Amino acid sequence: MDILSLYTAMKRIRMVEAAIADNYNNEIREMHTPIHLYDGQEAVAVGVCSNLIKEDFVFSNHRSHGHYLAKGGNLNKMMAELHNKKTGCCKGRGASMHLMDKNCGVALTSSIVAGNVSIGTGYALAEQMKNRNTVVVVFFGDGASEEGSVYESICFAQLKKLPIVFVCENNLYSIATPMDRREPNEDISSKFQTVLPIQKVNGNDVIDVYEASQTAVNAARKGEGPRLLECMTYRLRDHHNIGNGIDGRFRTEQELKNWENNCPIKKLKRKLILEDLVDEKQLEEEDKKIAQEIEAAFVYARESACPDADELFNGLWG
Ligand SMILES: Cc1ncc(C[n+]2csc(CCOP(=O)(O)OP(=O)(O)O)c2C)c(N)n1
Ligand SMILES: [Mg+2]
Repeated sequence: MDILSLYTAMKRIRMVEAAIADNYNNEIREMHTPIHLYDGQEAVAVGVCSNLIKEDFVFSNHRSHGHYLAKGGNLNKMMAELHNKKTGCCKGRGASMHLMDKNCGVALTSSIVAGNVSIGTGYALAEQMKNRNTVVVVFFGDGASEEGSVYESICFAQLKKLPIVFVCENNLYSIATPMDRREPNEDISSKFQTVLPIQKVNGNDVIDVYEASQTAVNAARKGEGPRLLECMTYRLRDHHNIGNGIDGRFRTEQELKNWENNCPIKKLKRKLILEDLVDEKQLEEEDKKIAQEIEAAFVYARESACPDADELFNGLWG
């Protein structure tokens, strides 16, 4: 495990989201797409995807940017997709909630809550039947865990010993509703514990997530069947758009502050510096490189062409 790479991968995602937020509501409204930013949850995507190889597949949800980047997605193509340009990873047709890229194994991101879970399970079955040695990872939220199809998919995956890791990112909210107003049993893991092996981890600690997912991914690859990781984390922004949700609607400023102090990036930075693994200057240099990469991605997206009107019906079935 290369701790500095884990740090840089998380910081890159955070800086990409900040740049998207800074430009999202600009005067010319270049990004015609709803956005669900990933700030605060970076340790989950990075910790899990750092255990995957290029040939493995990720099935993501509406909060997709972190998963796409952590799985090795191309930032230029992601940014072009958010700008609805034909150079985007889905030719500008999918935008933020529908990033697909076979070059990096992002099989699907879906706006239908929990939709990716059953599709990813079916994909794992296909991979198993073809005797491929690949692992499928499905990311879903605490809200999605309440869908019946998630329970059905997990039972089916265990029955068939599918090579799949289910990653529940429990950020405590479904849009603006906390768990205690949605469920009689707030402990997601306990609902699945009779079905498959589960590990509940600190989703704001990238090393914890990395280690737990290493065990799960290895087990899936060896044919030992699925695992579920419940990663306890927190969304630092509002459910969608660029705000921080402290307008009194669903959380207090104090709650947000507490979680900002528990930020996975801040925590790892403290550790890296305290243990003399890196100095501030080195980290600043890394940040500069990331900032340049992001700037170049915006230029790429802005300068790319829009899809041609006569291609409108290409790729449509049904
Ligand atoms: C089937 C379905 N039901 C409802 C919605 C509306 N919706 C979009 S995101 C969301 C909340 C999802 O919460 P969670 O799974 O915890 O993910 P988070 O947004 O917290 O990352 C809901 C209810 C939807 N897109 N699809
Ligand atoms: Mg949630």
